[in-house]
Amino acid sequence: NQPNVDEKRTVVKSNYLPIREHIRTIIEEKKSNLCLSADLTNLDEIIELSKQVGDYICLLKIHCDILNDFTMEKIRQLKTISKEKNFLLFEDRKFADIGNTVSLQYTKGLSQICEWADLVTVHALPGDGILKALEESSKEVGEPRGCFLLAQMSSKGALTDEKYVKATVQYAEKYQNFVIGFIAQSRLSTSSNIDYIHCTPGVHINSSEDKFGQQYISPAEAVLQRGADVIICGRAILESNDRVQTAKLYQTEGYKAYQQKRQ
Ligand code: 5IU
Repeated sequence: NQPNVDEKRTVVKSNYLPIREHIRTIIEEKKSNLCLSADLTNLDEIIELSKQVGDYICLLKIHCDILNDFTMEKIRQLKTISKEKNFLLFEDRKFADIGNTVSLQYTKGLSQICEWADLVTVHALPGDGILKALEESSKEVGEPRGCFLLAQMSSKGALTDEKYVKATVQYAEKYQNFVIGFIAQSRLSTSSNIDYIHCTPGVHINSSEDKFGQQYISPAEAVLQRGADVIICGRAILESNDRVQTAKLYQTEGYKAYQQKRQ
Protein backbone atom coordinates (compact mmCIF):
# COMPACT_ATOMS: atom_id res chain seq x y z
CA ASN A 1 0.00 0.00 0.00
CA GLN A 2 1.81 3.12 -1.28
CA PRO A 3 0.82 6.38 0.41
CA ASN A 4 -0.81 8.76 -2.03
CA VAL A 5 0.86 12.05 -2.94
CA ASP A 6 -0.96 14.07 -0.26
CA GLU A 7 0.04 11.60 2.44
CA LYS A 8 3.64 11.80 1.25
CA ARG A 9 3.52 15.59 1.47
CA THR A 10 2.44 15.29 5.09
CA VAL A 11 5.40 12.98 5.73
CA VAL A 12 7.72 15.61 4.28
CA LYS A 13 6.25 18.27 6.51
CA SER A 14 6.35 16.30 9.72
CA ASN A 15 9.66 14.43 9.62
CA TYR A 16 12.16 16.72 7.99
CA LEU A 17 13.71 20.13 8.43
CA PRO A 18 13.15 22.40 5.43
CA ILE A 19 16.20 21.88 3.27
CA ARG A 20 17.56 25.44 3.55
CA GLU A 21 17.54 25.19 7.33
CA HIS A 22 18.96 21.68 7.12
CA ILE A 23 22.04 22.91 5.25
CA ARG A 24 22.63 25.73 7.74
CA THR A 25 22.39 23.18 10.56
CA ILE A 26 24.86 20.84 8.87
CA ILE A 27 27.28 23.74 8.31
CA GLU A 28 27.18 24.68 11.99
CA GLU A 29 27.25 21.14 13.35
CA LYS A 30 30.09 19.92 11.15
CA LYS A 31 31.86 23.27 10.95
CA SER A 32 31.95 22.85 7.21
CA ASN A 33 30.65 24.95 4.37
CA LEU A 34 32.57 22.85 1.87
CA CYS A 35 30.83 21.23 -1.08
CA LEU A 36 33.07 18.66 -2.71
CA SER A 37 32.52 18.56 -6.43
CA ALA A 38 33.34 14.92 -7.11
CA ASP A 39 33.73 15.19 -10.87
CA LEU A 40 34.93 11.60 -11.24
CA THR A 41 33.73 9.07 -13.79
CA ASN A 42 33.56 6.10 -11.45
CA LEU A 43 30.82 5.84 -8.86
CA ASP A 44 32.70 3.21 -6.85
CA GLU A 45 35.51 5.73 -6.46
CA ILE A 46 33.07 8.44 -5.37
CA ILE A 47 31.58 6.06 -2.79
CA GLU A 48 35.03 5.33 -1.36
CA LEU A 49 35.98 9.00 -1.38
CA SER A 50 32.73 9.96 0.35
CA LYS A 51 33.58 7.61 3.20
CA GLN A 52 36.98 9.27 3.58
CA VAL A 53 35.94 12.92 3.34
CA GLY A 54 32.27 12.72 4.36
CA ASP A 55 32.99 14.15 7.80
CA TYR A 56 34.50 17.32 6.33
CA ILE A 57 31.82 18.36 3.84
CA CYS A 58 28.26 19.68 3.95
CA LEU A 59 27.37 18.78 0.34
CA LEU A 60 28.62 16.26 -2.19
CA LYS A 61 28.07 17.34 -5.76
CA ILE A 62 28.23 14.90 -8.64
CA HIS A 63 27.48 14.75 -12.36
CA CYS A 64 25.67 11.43 -12.80
CA ASP A 65 25.88 11.66 -16.60
CA ILE A 66 29.67 11.24 -16.56
CA LEU A 67 29.62 8.02 -14.55
CA ASN A 68 30.68 4.86 -16.38
CA ASP A 69 29.32 2.53 -13.74
CA PHE A 70 26.08 4.23 -12.62
CA THR A 71 23.47 1.94 -11.09
CA MET A 72 20.59 2.76 -8.79
CA GLU A 73 21.98 0.27 -6.29
CA LYS A 74 25.29 2.11 -6.10
CA ILE A 75 23.67 5.52 -5.87
CA ARG A 76 21.54 4.22 -2.99
CA GLN A 77 24.79 3.16 -1.26
CA LEU A 78 26.06 6.70 -1.66
CA LYS A 79 22.78 8.01 -0.27
CA THR A 80 23.16 5.79 2.80
CA ILE A 81 26.65 7.18 3.39
CA SER A 82 25.33 10.72 2.99
CA LYS A 83 22.81 10.05 5.76
CA GLU A 84 25.38 8.41 8.03
CA LYS A 85 27.90 11.20 7.51
CA ASN A 86 25.31 13.96 7.42
CA PHE A 87 25.89 15.65 4.09
CA LEU A 88 23.40 16.26 1.29
CA LEU A 89 23.64 14.79 -2.20
CA PHE A 90 23.69 17.31 -4.96
CA GLU A 91 23.32 16.41 -8.67
CA ASP A 92 24.67 19.24 -10.79
CA ARG A 93 22.28 18.50 -13.67
CA LYS A 94 21.81 22.11 -14.80
CA PHE A 95 18.31 21.52 -16.12
CA ALA A 96 17.62 23.86 -19.01
CA ASP A 97 14.66 22.61 -21.09
CA ILE A 98 10.91 23.20 -21.12
CA GLY A 99 9.00 22.12 -18.03
CA ASN A 100 7.58 18.91 -19.47
CA THR A 101 11.00 17.66 -20.59
CA VAL A 102 12.88 18.53 -17.39
CA SER A 103 10.23 16.80 -15.37
CA LEU A 104 10.95 13.60 -17.34
CA GLN A 105 14.72 14.13 -17.06
CA TYR A 106 14.32 14.60 -13.30
CA THR A 107 12.23 11.53 -12.57
CA LYS A 108 12.82 8.99 -15.35
CA GLY A 109 15.61 7.40 -17.36
CA LEU A 110 18.54 5.42 -16.03
CA SER A 111 19.39 7.82 -13.25
CA GLN A 112 15.99 8.80 -11.77
CA ILE A 113 17.63 11.85 -10.21
CA CYS A 114 14.67 12.87 -8.07
CA GLU A 115 14.83 9.54 -6.19
CA TRP A 116 18.19 10.28 -4.60
CA ALA A 117 19.37 13.86 -5.21
CA ASP A 118 18.47 16.17 -2.35
CA LEU A 119 19.47 19.07 -4.55
CA VAL A 120 19.83 19.86 -8.24
CA THR A 121 20.91 22.86 -10.29
CA VAL A 122 18.56 24.63 -12.69
CA HIS A 123 19.02 27.30 -15.36
CA ALA A 124 16.53 30.16 -15.29
CA LEU A 125 16.89 30.66 -19.05
CA PRO A 126 13.75 28.75 -20.20
CA GLY A 127 11.43 30.74 -17.89
CA ASP A 128 9.81 29.76 -14.63
CA GLY A 129 7.81 26.80 -16.02
CA ILE A 130 10.98 24.82 -15.42
CA LEU A 131 10.65 25.43 -11.68
CA LYS A 132 6.94 24.67 -11.61
CA ALA A 133 7.59 21.33 -13.34
CA LEU A 134 10.51 20.29 -11.14
CA GLU A 135 8.79 21.33 -7.92
CA GLU A 136 5.68 19.38 -8.83
CA SER A 137 7.71 16.27 -9.68
CA SER A 138 9.71 16.57 -6.47
CA LYS A 139 6.53 16.16 -4.42
CA GLU A 140 6.26 12.57 -5.58
CA VAL A 141 9.09 11.46 -3.28
CA GLY A 142 8.72 11.29 0.47
CA GLU A 143 11.73 13.50 1.29
CA PRO A 144 12.41 17.21 0.89
CA ARG A 145 13.90 18.29 -2.42
CA GLY A 146 15.31 21.63 -3.48
CA CYS A 147 17.28 23.34 -6.17
CA PHE A 148 19.87 26.02 -6.72
CA LEU A 149 19.18 28.46 -9.52
CA LEU A 150 22.18 29.34 -11.63
CA ALA A 151 22.54 33.10 -11.44
CA GLN A 152 26.16 33.65 -12.43
CA MET A 153 28.79 31.29 -13.77
CA SER A 154 32.47 31.16 -12.91
CA SER A 155 33.61 30.69 -16.48
CA LYS A 156 35.02 33.42 -18.72
CA GLY A 157 32.51 34.97 -21.13
CA ALA A 158 29.40 33.76 -19.27
CA LEU A 159 26.29 35.50 -20.62
CA THR A 160 24.68 36.00 -17.22
CA ASP A 161 24.49 39.80 -17.18
CA GLU A 162 22.80 42.00 -14.61
CA LYS A 163 19.37 41.86 -16.23
CA TYR A 164 19.54 38.07 -16.37
CA VAL A 165 20.53 37.86 -12.71
CA LYS A 166 17.64 40.12 -11.69
CA ALA A 167 15.12 37.98 -13.54
CA THR A 168 16.65 34.85 -12.00
CA VAL A 169 16.21 36.29 -8.51
CA GLN A 170 12.55 37.04 -9.27
CA TYR A 171 11.97 33.40 -10.24
CA ALA A 172 13.63 32.33 -7.01
CA GLU A 173 11.25 34.53 -5.02
CA LYS A 174 8.25 33.10 -6.86
CA TYR A 175 9.32 29.52 -6.08
CA GLN A 176 10.88 30.21 -2.71
CA ASN A 177 10.10 26.81 -1.20
CA PHE A 178 11.78 24.84 -3.95
CA VAL A 179 14.58 27.29 -4.81
CA ILE A 180 16.77 27.21 -1.74
CA GLY A 181 19.53 29.37 -3.15
CA PHE A 182 21.84 30.32 -5.98
CA ILE A 183 25.01 29.35 -7.70
CA ALA A 184 26.63 32.74 -7.97
CA GLN A 185 29.81 34.77 -7.94
CA SER A 186 28.42 37.54 -5.73
CA ARG A 187 25.78 38.08 -3.06
CA LEU A 188 22.49 38.73 -4.81
CA SER A 189 20.05 41.29 -3.53
CA THR A 190 16.58 39.91 -3.03
CA SER A 191 13.37 41.67 -2.06
CA SER A 192 12.46 39.22 0.70
CA ASN A 193 14.32 38.42 3.88
CA ILE A 194 14.82 34.77 2.97
CA ASP A 195 18.33 33.58 3.76
CA TYR A 196 19.07 32.08 0.33
CA ILE A 197 22.11 29.79 0.32
CA HIS A 198 24.75 31.19 -2.03
CA CYS A 199 27.16 28.62 -3.45
CA THR A 200 30.28 29.69 -5.28
CA PRO A 201 32.20 27.34 -7.58
CA GLY A 202 35.60 28.15 -9.03
CA VAL A 203 37.52 27.87 -5.76
CA HIS A 204 41.20 26.95 -5.68
CA ILE A 205 44.07 28.11 -3.53
CA ASN A 206 46.93 27.29 -5.90
CA SER A 207 45.50 28.11 -9.29
CA SER A 208 43.77 31.07 -10.95
CA GLU A 209 42.30 29.39 -14.05
CA ASP A 210 42.17 26.25 -16.15
CA LYS A 211 42.69 25.95 -19.90
CA PHE A 212 38.95 26.06 -20.69
CA GLY A 213 38.05 29.37 -19.08
CA GLN A 214 37.33 28.30 -15.52
CA GLN A 215 38.28 31.16 -13.17
CA TYR A 216 39.37 30.54 -9.59
CA ILE A 217 39.32 32.52 -6.38
CA SER A 218 40.38 31.52 -2.84
CA PRO A 219 37.94 30.26 -0.19
CA ALA A 220 38.33 33.53 1.76
CA GLU A 221 37.63 35.64 -1.32
CA ALA A 222 34.59 33.52 -2.21
CA VAL A 223 33.07 33.89 1.25
CA LEU A 224 34.20 37.32 2.43
CA GLN A 225 34.34 39.31 -0.80
CA ARG A 226 31.78 37.50 -2.96
CA GLY A 227 29.38 36.58 -0.15
CA ALA A 228 29.31 32.79 -0.58
CA ASP A 229 27.82 30.58 2.11
CA VAL A 230 29.10 27.39 0.52
CA ILE A 231 32.32 26.95 -1.43
CA ILE A 232 32.34 24.38 -4.22
CA CYS A 233 35.73 22.73 -4.79
CA GLY A 234 36.55 20.07 -7.33
CA ARG A 235 40.00 19.67 -8.80
CA ALA A 236 41.63 21.63 -5.96
CA ILE A 237 40.88 18.55 -3.85
CA LEU A 238 40.63 15.79 -6.46
CA GLU A 239 43.98 16.53 -8.06
CA SER A 240 45.87 17.09 -4.81
CA ASN A 241 48.36 14.58 -3.45
CA ASP A 242 46.23 13.90 -0.41
CA ARG A 243 42.48 14.36 -0.96
CA VAL A 244 41.55 13.92 2.70
CA GLN A 245 44.07 16.45 4.02
CA THR A 246 43.20 18.90 1.26
CA ALA A 247 39.47 18.54 1.95
CA LYS A 248 40.24 19.34 5.60
CA LEU A 249 42.24 22.39 4.52
CA TYR A 250 39.35 23.76 2.42
CA GLN A 251 36.93 22.94 5.21
CA THR A 252 39.02 24.95 7.67
CA GLU A 253 39.61 27.88 5.32
CA GLY A 254 35.98 28.00 4.20
CA TYR A 255 34.47 27.77 7.66
CA LYS A 256 36.86 30.32 9.17
CA ALA A 257 35.65 32.82 6.56
CA TYR A 258 31.99 31.77 7.03
CA GLN A 259 32.18 32.45 10.77
CA GLN A 260 33.89 35.76 10.19
CA LYS A 261 31.14 36.78 7.76
CA ARG A 262 28.24 35.74 10.03
CA GLN A 263 29.60 37.57 13.11
N1 5IU B 1 30.51 24.73 -11.88
C1 5IU B 1 31.48 25.69 -12.10
N2 5IU B 1 31.11 26.97 -12.37
C2 5IU B 1 29.83 27.37 -12.47
C3 5IU B 1 28.84 26.37 -12.25
C4 5IU B 1 29.19 25.08 -11.96
O1 5IU B 1 32.67 25.40 -12.03
O2 5IU B 1 29.55 28.54 -12.69
I1 5IU B 1 26.95 26.91 -12.36
C5 5IU B 1 30.82 23.34 -11.58
C6 5IU B 1 31.61 22.62 -12.63
C7 5IU B 1 32.39 21.62 -11.83
C8 5IU B 1 32.65 22.32 -10.51
O3 5IU B 1 31.57 20.49 -11.59
O4 5IU B 1 31.59 23.26 -10.36
C9 5IU B 1 33.97 23.06 -10.41
O5 5IU B 1 35.04 22.18 -10.59
P1 5IU B 1 36.56 22.61 -10.36
O6 5IU B 1 36.64 23.09 -8.90
O7 5IU B 1 37.31 21.37 -10.59
O8 5IU B 1 36.90 23.71 -11.34
